[in-house]
Amino acid sequence: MKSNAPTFAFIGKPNNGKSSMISALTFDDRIEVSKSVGTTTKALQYSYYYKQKVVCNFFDTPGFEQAKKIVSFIKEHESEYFGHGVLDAFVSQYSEDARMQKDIEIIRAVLANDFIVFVIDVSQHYNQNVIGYEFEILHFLKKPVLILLNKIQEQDYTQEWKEALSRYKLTNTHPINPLNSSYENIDTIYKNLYTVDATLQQKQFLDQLLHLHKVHYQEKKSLSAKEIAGMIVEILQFESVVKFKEKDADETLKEGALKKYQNGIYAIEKNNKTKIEQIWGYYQIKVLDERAEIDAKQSVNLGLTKNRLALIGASVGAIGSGAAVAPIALLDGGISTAVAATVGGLIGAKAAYAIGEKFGSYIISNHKIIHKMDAKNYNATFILLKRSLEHLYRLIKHGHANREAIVIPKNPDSWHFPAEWSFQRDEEKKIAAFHNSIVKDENTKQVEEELCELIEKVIEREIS
Ligand SMILES: Nc1nc2c(ncn2[C@@H]2O[C@H](COP(=O)(O)OP(=O)(O)O)[C@@H](O)[C@H]2O)c(=O)[nH]1
Ligand SMILES: [Mg+2]
Repeated sequence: MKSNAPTFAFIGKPNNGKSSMISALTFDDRIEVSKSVGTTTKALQYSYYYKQKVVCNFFDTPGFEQAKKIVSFIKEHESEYFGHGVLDAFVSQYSEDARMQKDIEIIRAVLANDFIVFVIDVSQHYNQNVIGYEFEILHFLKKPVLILLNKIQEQDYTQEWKEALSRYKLTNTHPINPLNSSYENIDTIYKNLYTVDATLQQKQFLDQLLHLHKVHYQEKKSLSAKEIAGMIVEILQFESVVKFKEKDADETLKEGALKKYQNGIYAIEKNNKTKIEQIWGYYQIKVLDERAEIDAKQSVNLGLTKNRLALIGASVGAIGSGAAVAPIALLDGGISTAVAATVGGLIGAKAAYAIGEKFGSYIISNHKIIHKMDAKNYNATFILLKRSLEHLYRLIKHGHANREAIVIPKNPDSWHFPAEWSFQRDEEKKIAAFHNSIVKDENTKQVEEELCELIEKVIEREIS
């Protein structure tokens, strides 16, 4: 049952951020944190997984309740036992006492586990009567202890705490912010563990932990790029067909067919987002994409400007046919019908329906209305890419202990990839050419791989 992965036993008063820290360290938003005191009533074990293997374990305890009693017992019986024996004696003496069960569980954990992590909220005053006994227990244990100083509110009594801690020879202290689970922040915390007085074997565990954390982070980025590239292929090749019996398709039918196409695209994008959220350990935190409220015209700004599109179109034309043409389906203010239909699918915008009606991007043949991406509608791919990158950026920066919704704001000024942001020139050309090939299903597999590589590069350059 017990893997040989190292275990960190977290102790500290309720509501000091233990569960939050574990949530950040395991990159998992399913660990319960709460505003009400004493949510964690039973010690629970969580693990940080990489490829379904446990890298390390975290023992989340509710904190000591009878620390004073334990200290008295230690003082009274210490001389009768060797080392930690007196704690074993405490456990056997009180094993039937219901009030002691929580504390016994914590004692067992700190005795059995490799590292002890003590979390303190330094925005509250140090109070000897409240916490001094716990420090005494830690001091007695003489085990590697890491003290994490969490500042839940504005006030900062770090100095006061450090002075108190040093009286118990607990000097290995580090400030933390569990709400931030960026790679750098978590890496720093793992590195802090190195400063504990660990055995050689424990140091090797820590080496491996640091290494896997790095590899895992890179892998999550690669997997995300792969998912995004896959989604683009799926959307660009998505076809929606509506059959009809009458001589002509009427307006209601046309509208329904367009809606069906848009909903289909939207479903593919949504599914893709959910997958990426799970890659990054977000299962519960809500993701609110307020961009759903922007209209089709604004949304087109997510892609390329009319001028860039014309240039790119010309160069893709050149690649494709040897002749420089500008094969852009650009109508009314830069929105082609196909763009509008796609954008409508992505954002559910009403405006797109209107435009769709006006120009009609579909093919009606053989009693069928067929909606499919236009090979020249390069902007659709640019829009999809930028939307995905923004979503990914928000996920990576949010943090697992921060249970507020991940919001992608409506206001373009606060986007990480705003309208003015663009890919590098050579990337733009490649993306347009990829778009062209994928829609026509020419070398799709290879193109998808190249697109994936390009996305990975952009993520590396623009997000981390
Ligand atoms: N503002 C802020 N809130 C925090 C921080 N760390 C934890 N919290 C909040 O404090 C509360 C208690 O945290 P929790 O991790 O459940 O504490 P535990 O009882 O020690 O496990 C939760 O509402 C957290 O969201 C922090 O650094 N800043
Ligand atoms: Mg907790």
